[in-house]
Amino acid sequence: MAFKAGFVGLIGLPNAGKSSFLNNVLGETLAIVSHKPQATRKRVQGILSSETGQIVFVDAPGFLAKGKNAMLKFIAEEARQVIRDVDAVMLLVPCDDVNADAMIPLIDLIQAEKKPWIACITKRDLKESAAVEKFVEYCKGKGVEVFGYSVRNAAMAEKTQIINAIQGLLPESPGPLFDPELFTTETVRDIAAEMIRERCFELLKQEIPFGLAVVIDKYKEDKKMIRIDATLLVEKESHKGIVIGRGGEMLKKIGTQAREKLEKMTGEKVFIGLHVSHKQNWTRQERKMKELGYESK
Ligand SMILES: Nc1nc2c(ncn2[C@@H]2O[C@H](COP(=O)(O)OP(=O)(O)OP(=O)(O)O)[C@@H](O)[C@H]2O)c(=O)[nH]1
Ligand SMILES: [Mg+2]
Repeated sequence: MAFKAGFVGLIGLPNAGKSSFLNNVLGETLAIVSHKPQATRKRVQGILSSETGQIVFVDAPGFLAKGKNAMLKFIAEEARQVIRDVDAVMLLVPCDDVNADAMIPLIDLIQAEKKPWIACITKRDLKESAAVEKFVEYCKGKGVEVFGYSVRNAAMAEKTQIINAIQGLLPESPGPLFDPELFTTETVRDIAAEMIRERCFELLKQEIPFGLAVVIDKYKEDKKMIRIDATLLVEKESHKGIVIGRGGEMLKKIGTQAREKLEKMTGEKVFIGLHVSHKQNWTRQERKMKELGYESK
């Protein structure tokens, strides 16, 4: 059997379970997961290597028809760009919320870009909506294979089946594209920033996490530990106090939880020092977004 390797876009509407799927198949907490939409802003690459192939998963932000501010425009463009950049696509559709109308422009785009694709009905442990059957029929009518998955209770056999189908979409390759020892192309520094942002997404309410960026000011790794100093950048002055919390309690909670996740991932001792700063309406200004690394390629 010929060796296969390439990039597979994890594509779907916001909240479909794309990042959860990536973490689950890799067995690592690499990508940020949240019940709130637009958790993923920039692509994250995870690598799955075997004797027969190498799948480079590209976790994309949720597909949006159009963005209302600069951040949402960036997210919308990034999702489109991932579709253009990859060799194949897996379209993820949550079984409890199919939203066929919003999916039409997305499927049109995958087909216009001539990408081979399969579909995956996610969150199979939840109650299935009546629209699933119709969607499965629609895919089959197009000759597209459909799989089911749950990060809560997928059996090994289901995992293997879906991995094999994904690998089958990839081109033949003389060998792996990346060192098979690696599970990601991201740096620990980048993962740390996303882990901190994930805790903010989880712990902060209303619009605050959507206007929050994490900037790593200092990153130092030595034999003893990883030391990280980061700034949580908010877009309104009034958000600063909320992120800090009474007596600094919220900031401490964010730091502690992010540290625990990072220590688990790296197996090293981690120190995280956080402070909060404010940059007025940065999610509405492309120039400020670029400075923070949110720049379309
Ligand atoms: N019950 C259940 N919940 C799931 C499953 N997979 C994901 N979720 C939940 O669905 C929510 C969204 O998951 P994400 O993985 O962040 O979704 P996403 O598609 O990456 O979302 P965006 O990055 O915002 O587009 C989270 O609350 C997850 O815990 C699953 O298999 N079962
Ligand atoms: Mg995501």
